[in-house]
Amino acid sequence: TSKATIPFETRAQQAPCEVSKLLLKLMARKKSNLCVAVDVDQANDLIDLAKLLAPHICILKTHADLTKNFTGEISRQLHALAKQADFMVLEDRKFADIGNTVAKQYSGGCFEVSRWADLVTVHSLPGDGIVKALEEENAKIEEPRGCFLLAEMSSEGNLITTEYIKGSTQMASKFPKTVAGLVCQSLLLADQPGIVQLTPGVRRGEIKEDSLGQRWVTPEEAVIEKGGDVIVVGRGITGAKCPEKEAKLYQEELWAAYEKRIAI
Ligand code: BMP
Repeated sequence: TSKATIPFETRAQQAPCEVSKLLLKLMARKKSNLCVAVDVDQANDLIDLAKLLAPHICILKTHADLTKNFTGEISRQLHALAKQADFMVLEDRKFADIGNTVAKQYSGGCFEVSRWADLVTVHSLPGDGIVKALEEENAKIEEPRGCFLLAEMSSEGNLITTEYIKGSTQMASKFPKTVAGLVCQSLLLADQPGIVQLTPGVRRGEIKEDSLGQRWVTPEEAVIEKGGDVIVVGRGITGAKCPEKEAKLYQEELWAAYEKRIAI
């Protein structure tokens, strides 16, 4: 059977990656498969939004490098809030270099990502070394850590081919303890219930694209047709008049789509 129709609680029991297990349990407990991409200019706004959105999300996704004043103090606050309000933090860094460089970018540098992010995103492009680097760094940390491998992108004209997708899924299978899931636009590794599918490019309403190649589908399409487990919504929520109300709407709609999917 495809993992798409298996409930998150059951999948959690079968997940070899600790963070994936914790995430699937969290989603079931909170009835949320919503991840908000909080791509805001100011760190204070990031913290304010995190507090408002907390009850509705399973993951808060950051791009630390696009937020001004993203200091160590801010990441500490975010980490503490995540523990208190029961959500995970995903730094969408999309590492894409040789393992040696990524190890340093991940644990050191200006953001010390491994200290505060439960999860990070990684391109499979450089090969196994990039995941090995994260695995080695994670061994130094007490809290469970994991990553999502980019297998497909939502953007128009991206250069990812079927061979590339196959290579990414094979890489994910090689590192079951470290790879919590895939960032993708279709159901991949359907026979691996522990692999969580993170699907961005989602927005309610009539707008289907932005002027820079992003493409959006509806929440229901993302969950049912594309097989997304965790759905990433950015501007659909952060750009709304009342982000908190909007997040609640998305949470309800996405969860209803998930329940419909597991009932198939
Ligand atoms: P929005 O819903 O505002 O388009 O935001 C989507 C978010 O997901 C952004 O943070 C973007 O970096 C990320 N993302 C994406 O849109 N497509 C991908 O294929 C991979 C991503 O991480």
